[in-house]
Amino acid sequence: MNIKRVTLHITEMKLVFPFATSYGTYRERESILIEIEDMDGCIGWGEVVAFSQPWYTEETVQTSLHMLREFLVPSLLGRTIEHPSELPQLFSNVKRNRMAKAGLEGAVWDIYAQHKNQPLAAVLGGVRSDIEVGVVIGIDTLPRMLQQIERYAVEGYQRFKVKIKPGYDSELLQGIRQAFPNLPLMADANSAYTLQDKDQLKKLDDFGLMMIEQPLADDDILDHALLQKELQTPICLDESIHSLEDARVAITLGSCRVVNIKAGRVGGLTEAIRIHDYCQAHHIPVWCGGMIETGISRAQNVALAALPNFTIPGDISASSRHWEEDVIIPDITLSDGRVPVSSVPGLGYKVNRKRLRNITMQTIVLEN
Ligand code: OSB
Ligand code: MG
Repeated sequence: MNIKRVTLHITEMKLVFPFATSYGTYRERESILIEIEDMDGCIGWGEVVAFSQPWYTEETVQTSLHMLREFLVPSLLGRTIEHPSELPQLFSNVKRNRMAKAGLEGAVWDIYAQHKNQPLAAVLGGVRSDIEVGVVIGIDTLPRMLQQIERYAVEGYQRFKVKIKPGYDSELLQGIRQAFPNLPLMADANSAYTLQDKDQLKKLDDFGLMMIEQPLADDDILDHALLQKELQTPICLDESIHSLEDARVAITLGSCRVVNIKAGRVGGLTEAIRIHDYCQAHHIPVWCGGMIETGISRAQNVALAALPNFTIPGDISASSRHWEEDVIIPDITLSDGRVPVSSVPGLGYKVNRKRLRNITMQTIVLEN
C-alpha cells in the first residue's frame, strides 16, 4: 500500500459522567482521529490516545500533532508499505512519542486488513469471536461508586476496576467489599504511591483484589519489584510498560505478575503484539487497557483483545460508558458481558461522518 493523504481530525467529546483519577477529573475528551487514504482509494482510521495534559504520559494532543505534522506523516506519505509492522522502523528516527506513532500505525493496520479482506483481529493473530469486558469506576463518594458498580453489574460487566489514591484506598475498598463480597475487583492507583507507602499498600491484601495496577511511579520498575515481594496481591503494570524491553525488565525483576497492554502507550499494535507474545511465553497474563477513547480506538482494542493471552477482561467498555453518541457505527455494545469481535474486513466499523463533523474542532489535511 502507498498512503497519499492523511487527515487529522481534532475532536472534542463530552463525557456522559465526570471521570476522576488520582491525577484529576475529566469532563471532556479531546482526541486526534486519523484518517488515511491510499493510492487505491482505500480509507483507514486510527486514533491518538494522548490527553490534553501530560499527566498519564508526557505526550499531549498538541505534542502529538507536532510530531505527526513535522515528522511522522511526512515519513509515511508516498512510501510503499508491505506490512504495518514496518512502521516502527520507518519511525525510528523519532524517539518515543509512542501515542502519535500508534495512531498512525492503527490506521495503516485498518487499510492492510481491508486489502487482505480480513477482520483486523484476524491479521493481528486473534483467536476469539467475542471477548469478556470490564469497566472502570472513577474516584467518587462510596455511595455513588456502589451505585455505579450496581448499574454496571446489571449491564453485564465481568470485572470492576476502581481508581484509588493515597488517603482514599482501604476505607473505600472495605466499603465495596461489604456490599459486594465476591465481586471480581481490582484497584488502579495511577502511580500515586511511593515505596514509603508499603505498609498501607500491604493492608489492601485484605480485600481479595484480582490485582493492584501501577501503585508506584512509571520509572519505578525496581521499586515495584521490591513492593511485589511484600504484597500478596499481584501487581499489574500500566504506565511503566512502554515497550517490549520494559516488559522484559519488569518480568525478569519480578516487578509485576500481570501486564496491561495499550497499543497507544507502547507505540502501536506491532509492539503490543510483541509484548503479548513475550508475556505469553513467560506465563504472564495480559489485558487490554482503556484511554477514555472514541469507538475507533475502542474497536481496535476489541480486535487486539482477541489474541490468546488476553485472558483477563480489559477496560474495553461499551461506547455508552463514556459517550452519549460514539463516532462509529454500530456502537460497541455488550451482550451477556461480552463484546463480539467484528468479522467485517478491516476495523469493522464505519465512521459516522455527521457525528464527526459535530465534534470536530480543527481538521488538518496532509498530502504529497
Ligand atoms: O490508568 O488505565 C488507566 C483512563 C485514562 C487514563 C489512564 C487510565 C484510564 C482507565 C480506563 O482507567 C478508563 C476507560 O477507558 O474507561
Ligand atoms: Mg491504569
